[in-house]
Amino acid sequence: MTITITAFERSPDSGKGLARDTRIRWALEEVGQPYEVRLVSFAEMKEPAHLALHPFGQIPTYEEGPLSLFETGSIILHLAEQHEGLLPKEKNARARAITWMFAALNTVEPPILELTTARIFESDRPWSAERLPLVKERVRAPLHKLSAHLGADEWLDDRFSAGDLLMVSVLLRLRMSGILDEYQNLAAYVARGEARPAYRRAFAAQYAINAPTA
Ligand code: GTB
Repeated sequence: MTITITAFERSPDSGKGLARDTRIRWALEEVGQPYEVRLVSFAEMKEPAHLALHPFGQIPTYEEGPLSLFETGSIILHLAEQHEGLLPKEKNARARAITWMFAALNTVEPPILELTTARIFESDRPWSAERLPLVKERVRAPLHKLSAHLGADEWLDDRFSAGDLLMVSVLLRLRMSGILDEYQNLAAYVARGEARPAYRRAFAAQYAINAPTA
């Protein structure tokens, strides 16, 4: 059955791969599933046809025959359960990999999203300069622990998993802030993820749509 995902018609990041369709593209590439992309404008995302797929009017969505899903974590878990390559077979290793998926989305990502909000949408507020260092400290708190856990290991558990895919996707958003480079092993971990052929194919596919035009 054909898999169709949705993505921004034109991502505000001009092809840096920061919008969440990149994670889904990466997962699809890791498990070797071909897919089609339906591009949607900001206006279309709020219309009934898209709201029927995504109640919050966002991207990405995932359609496969009669199944439609939203939320990147759920979509990637679905792909990882249906195809080999993103979750170990052994029961406990599999549960640990799923735990890392949740850790990426529930523990590490929220303060990173808050930092984006503070930098982009609140920079003109009179209290912005005072608040920004507090938000940055909340970003660093889980990173100290994550960095200590990873140590010199290649991946979060024995082998690359959907947990790493989501953790790398979450962390790479920090690069522009300079915070990622404060943690050498995390910066190297993100670079390892980005060097995977599947990530490169996913990045190139979204770049082809979003690259700045001269
Ligand atoms: N929890 C949901 C998930 O994981 O799928 C969150 C989905 C979400 O936030 N989608 C964003 C969206 O549709 C796109 S990724 N936003 C439009 C809206 O809410 O109206 C967030 C995003 C957007 C742009 C950039 N960028 O340009 O750098 C980066 C990330």
